Order: sequence, then C-alpha cells, then structure tokens
Amino acid sequence: MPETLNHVGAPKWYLSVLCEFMSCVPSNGPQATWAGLTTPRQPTSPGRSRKSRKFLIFTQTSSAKHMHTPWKILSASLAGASVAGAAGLTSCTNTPHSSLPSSKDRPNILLILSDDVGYGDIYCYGSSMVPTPHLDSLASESLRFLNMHASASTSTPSRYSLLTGCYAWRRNDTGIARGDAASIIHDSQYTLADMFRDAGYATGAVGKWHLGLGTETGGQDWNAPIHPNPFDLGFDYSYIMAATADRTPCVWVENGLVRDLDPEDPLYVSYVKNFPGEPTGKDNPEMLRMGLTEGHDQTIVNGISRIGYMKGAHKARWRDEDLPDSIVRHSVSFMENCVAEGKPFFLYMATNDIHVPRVPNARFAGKSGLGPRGDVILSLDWTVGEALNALKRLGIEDNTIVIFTSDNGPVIDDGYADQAVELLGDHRPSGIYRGGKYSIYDAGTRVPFMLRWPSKVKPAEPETLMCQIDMLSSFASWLGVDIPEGAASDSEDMMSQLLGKNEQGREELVLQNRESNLAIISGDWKYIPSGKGPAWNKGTATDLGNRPYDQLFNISTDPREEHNVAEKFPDICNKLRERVDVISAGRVR
Ligand code: NG6
Ligand code: CA
Repeated sequence: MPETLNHVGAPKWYLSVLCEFMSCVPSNGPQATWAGLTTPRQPTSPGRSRKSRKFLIFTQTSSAKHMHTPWKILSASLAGASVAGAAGLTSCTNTPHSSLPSSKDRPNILLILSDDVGYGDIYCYGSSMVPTPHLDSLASESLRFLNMHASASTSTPSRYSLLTGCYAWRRNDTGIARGDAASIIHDSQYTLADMFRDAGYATGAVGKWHLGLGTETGGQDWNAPIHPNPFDLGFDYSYIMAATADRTPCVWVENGLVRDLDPEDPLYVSYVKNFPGEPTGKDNPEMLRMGLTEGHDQTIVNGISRIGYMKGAHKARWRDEDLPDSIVRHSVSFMENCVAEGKPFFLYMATNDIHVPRVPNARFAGKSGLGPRGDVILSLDWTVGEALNALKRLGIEDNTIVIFTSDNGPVIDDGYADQAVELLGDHRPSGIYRGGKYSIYDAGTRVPFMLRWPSKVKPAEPETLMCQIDMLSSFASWLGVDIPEGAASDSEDMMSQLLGKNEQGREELVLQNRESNLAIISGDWKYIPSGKGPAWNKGTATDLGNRPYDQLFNISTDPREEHNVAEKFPDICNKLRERVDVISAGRVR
C-alpha cells in the first residue's frame, strides 16, 4: 500500500514540517509611512522572509497512482495563530474593518482573471457583438469599475503586480515569461494568497499561471515535484498551466506535479533546441490545423504548434478544446471542498480564454460569427456562468465576493491565423481607447473589473482610478492582516472604493508596456516619458506608444489620447517626470 501523500506527493512526515511556521526574520528595513513622498524611499527588498506560511494543510488521500484525486483539508485549526503578525514582523497594525463580518462569516472571494479581454470585448463595457449573458447578468448585479487598470499591458508583469502588490518594472526579470521560467515571485515575497491564508482562508489557484516554476530557468525536472510552485507562494491548492496555452509544456501542473504523467514517458522541455525527431510547426507545417502569422512554430501539440519545445508526456498533454472545462471542474471542486470543510476560500480562477491559440470547444465553435476569437468569448462567458451557478448550488452566492477582470488589454492577431482580423466586423475590443495589449496607451491596461457581493455592495459604475495592484493592501486592511514590512510596496488600501463606499481614486498610478516603458496617470493627465522600442508592433498591428519624445494627454478631455500636448505644458511634464523618478527610486507605501 503506498504511503499517503500530501499536496506535493511527499510522504506523511512532511505534514509535520508543514505545520511549523516558516522562520521569521525581524525587519530592520525602513519604516513606511505615507508622509514625505518627496523623499525617495527604499526599494522593496526581494529577500525579505515571509512572516508565516503554512496554516492549512491539504493532503492527498489516495495512492501515488491516483495522486491527483481531490484533497482534503487536514488542519484548519492553526489559522487563529496566523493573524496579527507572527514574531512581530510587521510595520503597521491593521484591525479588521468595521464592515467586516466576524471571522466565521467571512465572505469567500472568487477572483476570475480572464486573459487578453479588452475593455470593449464584453457587452456590459462596450458595443460587443458577442452575446455574454452570464457576464451581463454579473454586471447588472455588480459594482462595475470604469477606470480600473492592470498594472501592465502583458500577462506576467500584470499578474506579478496583482499577486504581490509590487510594480513589476522594479525588477528587470518580470517580462513575458517562457514556459520554463523559474518562479518569478520569490518564495520570500508576500502574496495576496499569503494574506488570505493568514486571514484563515483556504486558498486556491486554478488555470493560467505564467509566473514561472522552480528555482532555475530551464532547470526544472518536470518528472518530480517542482518548487517553488504556487503552494510556496500562498496557495494551498493549485491546478495550473505553467505559462500560457501557446507555450510548452502543454500539461497541467497540480500542486507542483505534472498531472497524469506516465513515468514510462517522461516530460522534457527546452526553450533552446528541439528534441531529435519531434515535429515542429516550422519543419512540418502539413501537420498543423491552425496556420501561423508570427512565431509559434516550435513543438506541435494537438495539431497546433507552440513557443518552446517539449518531448514525452503524451498522456498528460492537454486538448485545447477542453481547457475551459478543466478550469471549471477544478475550480468548482475546490469550492465544494472548502464548503464541505466549512472554510472561507480565496480562489484565483485564471481562465485561458481568450488568449491564443483560440480553440473553442465544439459547444462554441462557429457560434459567434466572429470566428474563434468571438467563440472563445462565448466560452469565457460559459465559464463565468458555471462558476456563478456553482456558488448558487452550494448556497454561498450571498456570501461570496465575485470579481471579474482581465490581465491586460485586447489583441486581434496574436500570432495564429485564426481569422480574428478578417471576421472582426464592427466589434471594437479596445472600446474607445487607444492601443491594446502590449501598449502603453489606455486600452493596454484599462480592463473590465466588476465586483459583486449580493445585498452588501450596490451596483454602480464608479469612474474611480484604481489598479489591480491595490487588491493586496485593500483586502489586508479589511481583514485585519498585517502586511510584513517591505511587502506590497506599491499597493494602496482602496477597500472602501471596492465596496462602493467611496469614489476617491488613486492620486497617481504608474503603468507599464511590453518594453517596460512607463506612463503615469495623475489627475487629468497621463504622461508618457520618451522611451526606447518600436512605436508600432507590426505583427499585432498595435501602437505600442513608444516614442523618442515625451507625450502628455489630458485624459479628461482627450480619453482617446489623440492630442499630445507635451510641448504646450513642459512644466506638467517636468513635474510628472519627477514623480516617476521618485516612485522608481523608492516605494510608495
Ligand atoms: C508574445 C506572443 C503572443 C503571446 C504573448 C504573451 C509571439 C509572436 N507572440 O510574445 O502570442 O503569447 O507573448 O501573452 O510569440 S500574455 O497575454 O501571456 O502576455
Ligand atoms: Ca494576457
């Protein structure tokens, strides 16, 4: 009889190790206060230890052969010890917000993070020609933010910022990640998931990850447990795609282990060279069922070639058509388990839709009239509907905060010949805004964001300037969790805005494009300092916004960023350039 396995397939003894708090390193860093922003602050220390880690222990109850059957929460009783700063590490003390229910009744948080969904892609935000009944119904019951931004216009830095509360551009290794990238979030960094774990929540991540795994880029052994994995970053349970659907490895990774891996057919991944004898899109175009417009010509999986090479793991390979169903199934089962255990949950449900390759399930194929890009919007809407139905069925609809948003703006042709351009018709994925995915202009980062909490949060449409990076500080302050000194340095407490009690926006917000050029929004102004890189991305037909000169837009009168008034207002440019320099030099929390 094989030994009972825990979440990473380690033997029982591992549980006792997990039950101990991680060591806590006292802070000797600078004090963070809001005052004195004129004085540059210290950058976030990436090496700071997390204050505490393991509170909920999930265990596999089955044999090694079936090690991915549902887990069970073994111990929830440690949670009480987790709140309010183990070992005095914290710089400030948060007491739970007065509007917060007692810990027993704390609402679940379901965060649905979609991929590349533009501001104008869904009906409730634009003039979409694709019916999205579930998103529309969610919108009608939600606080629908009109000026919410992802912090970057590509996935990896955007997700990094959302999960850590830190601007990704503070580091130079947070750009769009390869499928074999090392973990981009250091396991010493405090995350949104850590914060919920510290508040006594069960935490789960299901779907697209794209934040790296393991300690060394290209150094993962895909046939053994990989660390760091999301567990080491605060997620009790994870079922993830290592990167994106268009990057190898095309397998699910559950709690650090490749799921359904046959030891007789091990998995190898390379971003350097192909494995002898493995077909590629470049050499074997006759094997492809979807043509290419740019890149994506390496290993062929499921008739579609990808970025990166892989070999083996044939049983473990996903079918693109089934990705949404897998995400729904594992998300729902996570929620069911939490309800059965009586634990509030935080679920980071990251859809693959509507990222490339766009391969709709037969239920949606050909149904939108806009080709695969429209069809996967239908698929996304179905996913949201399934998640909402599950909440209803489990009787937790009223006590669950549902957030729907996107990691960055839209793109039409993103490398595969899927007729997105030809069949676009009058659909305007960017809404009225300029640019799109990869761009520094508004459509790159301004994303849909709706929050529903039935009978607690009234539907409205605030124009409050906000950023996903604020989630960590907001929920921490609300839940009374102390953030360790130095962590979440760029995250502001906007909880009263998130709950519709206040419409005061951020005073300023820094945004980032693919080339890591920055922009700052402050009041009516958006300033984009001159930056390197091409202005125009030919493949995707996107204006990236990179210019060898400064740009300044009055976004209250010119929301489309059409009239550069930098030469007319040099003083404003100088002031905002100074702000970017100050923020870049230090931290803002
Ligand atoms: C680009 C890919 C694009 C997409 C993007 C990441 C090419 C030509 N383009 O480099 O297809 O994968 O990276 O998208 O390879 S993101 O939403 O995950 O940031
Ligand atoms: Ca994306």
